Amino acid sequence: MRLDIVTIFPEFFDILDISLLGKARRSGLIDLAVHDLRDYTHDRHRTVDDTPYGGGAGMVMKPEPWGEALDEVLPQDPAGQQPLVIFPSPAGDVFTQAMARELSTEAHLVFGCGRYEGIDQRVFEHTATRARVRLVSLGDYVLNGGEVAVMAMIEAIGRLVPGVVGNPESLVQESHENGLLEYPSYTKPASWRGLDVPPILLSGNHGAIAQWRHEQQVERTRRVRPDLLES
Ligand code: 6GU
Repeated sequence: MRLDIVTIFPEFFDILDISLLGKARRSGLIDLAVHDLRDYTHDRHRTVDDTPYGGGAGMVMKPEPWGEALDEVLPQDPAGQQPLVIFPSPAGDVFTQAMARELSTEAHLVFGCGRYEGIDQRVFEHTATRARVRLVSLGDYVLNGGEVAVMAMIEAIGRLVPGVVGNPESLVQESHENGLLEYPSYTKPASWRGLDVPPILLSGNHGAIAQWRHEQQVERTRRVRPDLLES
């Protein structure tokens, strides 16, 4: 999978060198490049923002640097499969595990990280003439920019790319993969500071353990996220 990130804070993504994603990058499963939006400006101050037409608070990201950055990142071959361009935005579709699964099958994702009060609307319109475009939100709260959101999306998507997580079994048991939250996990010692591991887990009865875990998932989901049981 090819990933391109356009941002005014490229150093933000230095941590993608480490951990599971770093390993996937070194093994060639994930090919990731980070592009500094300011490299596509032409003035001495490397300006990426300006005041909004119509007035109002804050600054808006100028279209020209975005246009040039995407000229470079998007393939020129109109016959080839176009990448999916994702703009993190609190006004977008909410990111879910199902969306992460869907996105993990893409060959090429481009992330455009906005800052300030947003990006000039024409950038979305123009990008849609040469690629598929999607606005994606992490949830109902406001971040200063898209960088942290993109980091979360890349971690969720990248680990679903075949080969990135060593044991694929560990992916299917997780929270949200079957519409339920995860069951509680325990390891040794069997008794710790007066707290005992549920005896069923020591019984060796695999059928009963599977049933207990499922009940725990349903109970936890009912308590914490009843909305998940409705859908
Ligand atoms: Cl994707 N971007 C920003 N700036 N804020 C957010 C968000 C994204 N998702 C939730 N809040």
